[in-house]
Amino acid sequence: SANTLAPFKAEFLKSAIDGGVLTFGSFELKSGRISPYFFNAGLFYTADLLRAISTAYAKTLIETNNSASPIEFDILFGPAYKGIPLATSTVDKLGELDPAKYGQLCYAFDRKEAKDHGEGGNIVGAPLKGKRVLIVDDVVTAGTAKREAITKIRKEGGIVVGILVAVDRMEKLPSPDGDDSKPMPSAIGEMRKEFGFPVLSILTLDDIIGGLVGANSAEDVKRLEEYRAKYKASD
Ligand code: OMP
Repeated sequence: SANTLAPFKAEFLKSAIDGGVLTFGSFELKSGRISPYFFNAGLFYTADLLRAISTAYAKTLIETNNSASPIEFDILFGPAYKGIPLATSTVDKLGELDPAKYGQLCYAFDRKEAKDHGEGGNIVGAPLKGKRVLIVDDVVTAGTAKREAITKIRKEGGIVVGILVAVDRMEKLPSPDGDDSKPMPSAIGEMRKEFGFPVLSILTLDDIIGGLVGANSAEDVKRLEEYRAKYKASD
């Protein structure tokens, strides 16, 4: 579609590329697919980049909450380790952008290893019991990492109300017979169906390709379009 990116999304895309977080070349994914682009959220460690991503997450949530299908949440949950600064900085940013609505918003994250002394517990930050929890994380490809977080939150009595990621790669799940030319649904689509909650993203692959046209080399754009044609999900 000929949709233009919201200005805050275009700005985030530019920050991610300038900061070397979104890179172009040849990368092997967890799935074994060879991708012409990679988004490395572990690189948002400077003040400027952290603010760029927390602002984009926060504005994605504010945009959703101004739409016809808002999401109510009490806690942003960042799965250890990469999700921790992402969720925490987004709580800070939402509280700054709309203190009346988000001043009491909380963060929480999991420990990688259970603690058996001191205060104990597997969760740091706000207690999850009975609370509406939104997961904040980096990228969804096949969705395996997000499923673990959902299980942990539910074990603590939290109610998962949605997932927010920086990049939705829009990829189809691998075909059971290994034939990648067959149409398959996306991991995000399957999670939406299975869990019944929204999965939001700052940028999709469509957004990235649309935002690159004119800015990046025609060669990069072409390789992303080819990858999308090969691996785009059917839903
Ligand atoms: P799933 O758990 O399969 O959804 O894959 C998401 C994970 O893949 C991320 O948490 C990263 O570890 C990694 N990844 C990226 O970080 N960036 C990408 O652009 C692509 C991947 C990936 O390997 O698919």
